[in-house]
Amino acid sequence: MDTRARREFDIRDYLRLDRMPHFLCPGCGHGIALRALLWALHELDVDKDRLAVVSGIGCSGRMSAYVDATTVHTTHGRPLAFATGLKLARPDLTVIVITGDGDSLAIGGNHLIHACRRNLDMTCLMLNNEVYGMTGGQASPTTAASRYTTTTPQGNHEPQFDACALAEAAGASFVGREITLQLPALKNLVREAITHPGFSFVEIMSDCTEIYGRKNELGSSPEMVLRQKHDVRPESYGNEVERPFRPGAWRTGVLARHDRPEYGDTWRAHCARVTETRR
Ligand SMILES: Cc1ncc(C[n+]2csc(CCOP(=O)(O)OP(=O)(O)O)c2C)c(N)n1
Ligand code: SF4
Ligand SMILES: [Mg+2]
Repeated sequence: MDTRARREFDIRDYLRLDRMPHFLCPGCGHGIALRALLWALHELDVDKDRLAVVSGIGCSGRMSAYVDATTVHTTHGRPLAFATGLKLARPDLTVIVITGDGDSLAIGGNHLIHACRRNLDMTCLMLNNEVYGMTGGQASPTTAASRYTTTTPQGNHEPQFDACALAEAAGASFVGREITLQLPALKNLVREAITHPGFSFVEIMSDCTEIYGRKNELGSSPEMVLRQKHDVRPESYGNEVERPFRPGAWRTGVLARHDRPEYGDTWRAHCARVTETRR
């Protein structure tokens, strides 16, 4: 009998320890995001033999390599396409996609909107650090106004995407956002997303401490993570907080939940009808 649910969460039970040390820079928010995911999976007692973690390319995409489950490290921008095929072929699997802001909103933007539109039962975690971390710090579709990156040496002039608004408009039936500073809240949100029967999109506000943080003089890694509370829920933190770069406060928690037909169910019913009429 599997006794994991009765045990305290120990992240080592869910990691490929032979892959350690991991490659993340000290303080990188992606490590906190991975911890939240593994903690949520533990609480849900998800069987590792029925868990598939699919990721794209990037520091965020690299996270799948450390999970002790079936993992697929795919091509840049395409994890949702791979995951869609996997989930349709194996509906019994819990399918989690880990992607970055560049991976899912730039090169993979088309795949994201169509995954939202279909509403196949999987969970997409978008680790938003506002930059292409892995390739040296280029601007991404979520880079905040005025920020310095290697491709915006005079400060970013493009507006930011609101990824959650995009996902909901495209049809995602569960949408949420959380910051890595609030680890238990993040774990709870990921847990809700996994249990939701449809396409769940969770934006995790992460931090690229080493490149983005350094270039924008955002302080040490702990200082960067603490800054996150200034970017959300302004009513909780007062007006004294300086928010020079973000266009406004990001709302966090569950932002949308819609009851929509799940694509796998409707696809299988459709196939059965077609087969029946051809007999
Ligand atoms: C087809 C293709 N184009 C470009 C790249 C180079 N590339 C690798 S990762 C990446 C950006 C990753 O940014 P993001 O998704 O935000 O992930 P992060 O590293 O910030 O977690 C790019 C452009 C690639 N690997 N393949
Ligand atoms: S480059 Fe940035 S995103 Fe990549 S591991 Fe380092 S801190 Fe994290
Ligand atoms: Mg990124």
